[in-house]
This record gives sequence, C-alpha cells and structure tokens, in this order.
Amino acid sequence: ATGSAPAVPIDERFDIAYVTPVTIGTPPQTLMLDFDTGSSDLWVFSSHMPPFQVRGQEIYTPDESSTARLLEGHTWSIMYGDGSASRGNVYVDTFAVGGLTVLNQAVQTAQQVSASFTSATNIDGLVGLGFSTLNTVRPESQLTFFDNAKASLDNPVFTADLKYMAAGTYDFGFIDRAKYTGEITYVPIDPDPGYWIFTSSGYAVGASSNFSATPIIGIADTGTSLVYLPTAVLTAYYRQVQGATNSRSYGGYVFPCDSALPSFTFGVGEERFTIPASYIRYAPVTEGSATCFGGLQSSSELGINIWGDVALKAAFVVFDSRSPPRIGWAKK
Ligand code: 0ZP
Repeated sequence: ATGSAPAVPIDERFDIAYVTPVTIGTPPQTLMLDFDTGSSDLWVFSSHMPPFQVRGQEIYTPDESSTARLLEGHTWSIMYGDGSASRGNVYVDTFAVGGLTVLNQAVQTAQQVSASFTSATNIDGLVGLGFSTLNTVRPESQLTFFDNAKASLDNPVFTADLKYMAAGTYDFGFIDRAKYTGEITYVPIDPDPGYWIFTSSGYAVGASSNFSATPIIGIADTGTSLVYLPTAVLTAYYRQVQGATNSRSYGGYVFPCDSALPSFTFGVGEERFTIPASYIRYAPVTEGSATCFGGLQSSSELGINIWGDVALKAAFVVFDSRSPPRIGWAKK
C-alpha cells in the first residue's frame, strides 16, 4: 500500500506550520493535522474538550464513529519544546491519510489543550512521525501511524516535500522520482533518542564562501518552523547581515527587513543544500514592522540543533525506517 496527501501552510505568508487532511472513524470525520517528525503522539481536538478551548478547530467525536473503541484506563499528556501542552484519553479507530488506511490506530483525544493550541485555529491536532518510543500514552505506550502502517507499505519509508508558501506533499510507502532531481544522499540516523537525528557535514554562508567542514548533529523536525543551530554558525551568518542583532526582547536574531541576506548552505555527506535568503528573511517581528525575525536561530537554549521547515522545504527528504534507519536528502 501507499498514501499521498498534501501538506498545506496554515498561513499565507510565513509557513509557520503545515497541515494535512486525514479522516478518522466511520463515517469518516475529516481533520487537518500537523505531521510532526519531532514527536510520536497522534492527538486531536475532540468532543471531550471544554468549548472555550476550541476556536474554530474541527473536533473528532468518537461517539459518532461506529468503529471507535475506548482504550480503557489509558491517558496521555505531552509538553512540546515551545511549551505548548495537551492531555486526554485514548481511543482506537480507523485512521486514513491520502488513501492509506490503518485499522485500530490509537487516536489520543484531547480533554485539555494550552492556550497556544486554542489560538492556532487551523491546527486540529498532530500526527507524530518520530519513533514510537517517545509516545506518551500510559500505562501502555502506543505505536505511531507510520509504525502501524509499515508492514503494509510497499517500502518502509515516508517522504516530506514541503514547499515555500505553497502546498507540498507527504508520501507514505514510496519515493516519487518526479519530486526530486539528481540522487538521494543517505546518512545514518540514531533512533535511540526517538528523533530523526543525523549528522550534517558542515555549512557555508553565502554563495561564494568556503564550506566549513564541521559536523553538526541535529534533528530533522517537520513540526518546528525554523532552524536552530550552534552560536558559532549563527555568528558567522549574521556577521554578513547589516544591522543584525541577537535581541533579548524579541527572543532571537533580528535585522532590518530591507538588509541584504546571504543564503545558507548545509552539507549532507558530500552533497550541499542551500536555503535561499528569502526563507531566512522569515517574518516581521510584529505585523507591519520593519524589523524581521530570522529563520536561523540559536540552539543554545534548546540544547539540540533542529533542522525545521526553513531547511526541510529546501529539499526532498526521505525518512527511511529500514534497519538500520537512515535519512535521505535530495535537491528539487
Ligand atoms: C515551533 O516551531 C512553533 C513555533 C514556535 C517556535 C518557538 C516558540 C514558540 C512559542 C509559542 C508558540 C510557537 C512557537 C510551531 C507552531 C506553529 C504554528 C502554530 C503553533 C501554535 C502553537 C504552538 C506552536 C506552533 N515549535 C517548536 C516545537 O516545539 C519549537 C521547538 N522548541 C522545537 C524546541 N524544539 N515543535 C514541536 C511540534 C509543535 C508543537 C507542532 C506545537 C505545532 C504545535 C516538536 O516538533 C518539537 C519536539 C522537540 C524536539 C524535536 C527536540 C518536541 O517537543 N517533541 C515532543 C516530545 C515529547 C519531546 C515526548
């Protein structure tokens, strides 16, 4: 089997997050979920939430699904890197994405979500695509959608083809030759921490500068908007940007929106991927401001480097769970 579904930016201008249509239950209830390779819980806005915590999101109502079954005595609670949190109980139901159906998928129904989720009016929940070891359901942790689908997939892979200010695609079970150019460069990943962690071979600032061959260990994370890298890398980058400062009040690197920006190149093995300047000129710090927040930020507070959407949309990325697992990057 295979599946293919769009990944649509939730906003017109910044690609702050991407959502993908899924259906749950019988008859199918359609929700728009954020596919997140940085976590492993599949949870949804639900009929068990207080109405004031729901602001336009679609909810899943297990009572209206003939195939829904409560997983008795099971609960979950998750807190993400950005402080957003949610918790609730667990059902199993039929879950489908772009033509790929999994029976008896654990669907974690929210009873409570933090204010950040309530205000994200077009995210109806998340689909974790990290390793199942990170799943927060207790007492028995549950498998991700991908782990459940794996045995029936033609090929135990999924791919992310995220786009700049446009709809991209998540494909499951196959690698679509039409979505990339040249060859896919694979590097091993270490699944033990539960994330898609790989080692980048280094970086370069701008088109003409030399490649600095310094290994950067980081997570490929579709659920993070920006790229978070070591301070030394950012210093090298923002030194080339007129007026750039690391601002305490804005919580990161900012610069005048009209400053010229270099591109940023990172290595995967011998291959090089370039993040265009336009992706790094991420967004005005507030609506209409002439100060812009950078798409490259420091990882020093997170303690781990993250290749979020700003990097992922510059490539076609293969998440390959064959053993040993690996990640593949290709140009497009
Ligand atoms: C984001 O990139 C946000 C945007 C954002 C960045 C930084 C601070 C923010 C503070 C408040 C709100 C957003 C912030 C993504 C986002 C986009 C659009 C709407 C949103 C509404 C609410 C919340 C977030 C929204 N967040 C990253 C994140 O936590 C920031 C980060 N910090 C990463 C550290 N690492 N992403 C998670 C998925 C998000 C969760 C998906 C909120 C959208 C909803 C995970 O992918 C991160 C992952 C950490 C890991 C890769 C190191 C994680 O937390 N996994 C959960 C595991 C639990 C550890 C067992």
